[in-house]
Amino acid sequence: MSKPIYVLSGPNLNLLGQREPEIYGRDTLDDVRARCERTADARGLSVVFRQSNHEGELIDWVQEARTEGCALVLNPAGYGHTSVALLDALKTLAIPIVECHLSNPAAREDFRRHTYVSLAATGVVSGFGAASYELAVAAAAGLVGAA
Ligand code: CA2
Repeated sequence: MSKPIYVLSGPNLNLLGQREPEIYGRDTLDDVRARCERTADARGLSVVFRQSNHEGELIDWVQEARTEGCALVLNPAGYGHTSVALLDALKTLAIPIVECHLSNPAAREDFRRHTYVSLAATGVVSGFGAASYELAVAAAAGLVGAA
């Protein structure tokens, strides 16, 4: 039995589908979870899917993924642009890391053009709404040889 893909989402993404649908789409985070589970299941894998509004909790889960996961998909949300601590945690991982964004931060405000997470990511998927998560899970599966 292979280890799961960890799919972690950062602050405010619990509100997905309730605000700014023109930027983030109408899917809720539960919809995104179902899409990730389907994508992983089709490749014989499972996901651990979690969201937190707290930087330290996300870091604890990144550390958990280090030993318990086969790959990490991370939408760091606002912390991607601010958190050196999250980057430090990511740099301890030997598993693939796929950074994931619903929107395309590069096409938005200047401050979204830089993410610390990208410095540790194997690759980045941005701009496809909820499908970004599916594409990221598929990419992570490919990186661990389960495409
Ligand atoms: O596009 C993404 O996925 C982001 O990671 C979302 C973050 C933003 O700070 C990043 O630049 C790009 C914001 C998440 C806010 O979550 C919301 C969810 C639903 C409605 C409104 C905000």
